[in-house]
Amino acid sequence: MPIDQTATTLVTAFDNVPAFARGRVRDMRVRWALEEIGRDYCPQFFDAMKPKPDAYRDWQPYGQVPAFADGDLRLFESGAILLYLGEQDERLLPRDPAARWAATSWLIAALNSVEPMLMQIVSLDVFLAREPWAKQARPAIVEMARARLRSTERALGERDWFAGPFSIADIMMTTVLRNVDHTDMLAEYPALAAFKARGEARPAFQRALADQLAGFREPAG
Ligand SMILES: N[C@@H](CCC(=O)N[C@@H](CS)C(=O)NCC(=O)O)C(=O)O
Repeated sequence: MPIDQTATTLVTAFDNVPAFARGRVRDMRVRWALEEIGRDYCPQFFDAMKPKPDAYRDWQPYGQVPAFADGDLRLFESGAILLYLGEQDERLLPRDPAARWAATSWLIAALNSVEPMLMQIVSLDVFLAREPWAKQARPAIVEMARARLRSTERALGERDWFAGPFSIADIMMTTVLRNVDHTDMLAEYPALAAFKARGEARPAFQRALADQLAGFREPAG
């Protein structure tokens, strides 16, 4: 059971978030990777609705989660944390150079080419939903995201995973695609939808999800 209050591997998480974010907070990526390799960690909680102490901003400059510590080593950014874990375990990042760099490319593509497009939709639908221009802007933003999803699906082709064996690239891409679970966008991309379902069906994902949900102070209403 990777959650162990005595573990020296720490992962920061929230114990209080708005309902739409439950199960989607980005510590999922790190918890999932740790579950894949059976590595114990201790979650360290903050309230998403409250200002973060300066001491935490010295660790995660933006006051966000996840941040990660392995003994004295502290890092932040979910991509960097997954790369760090991948360095340590080939079940997360293959040792063959071609496969390793393919996985690294896809991890960064998920973060840098796909997530920004999908987060624009989340911003319009959730954070800016009350702005009078949000509805008007949405079709153009959705069109841009569709183009990116189309290219991503084309690149995946017939493969199960983005870079050979399952890797941190797939953890990142699955969690990125989950950002638009409140829409039916993925239905237009059946291979991507099937890819995401394959990721979510992994026992390690399910354990990470259950643990994130169990960490919230108030049960889901
Ligand atoms: N680029 C960061 C983004 C982290 C992020 O956006 N975390 C969200 C939770 S999913 C957060 O902490 N939001 C609160 C805030 O921005 O103040 C990463 O991938 O680690």
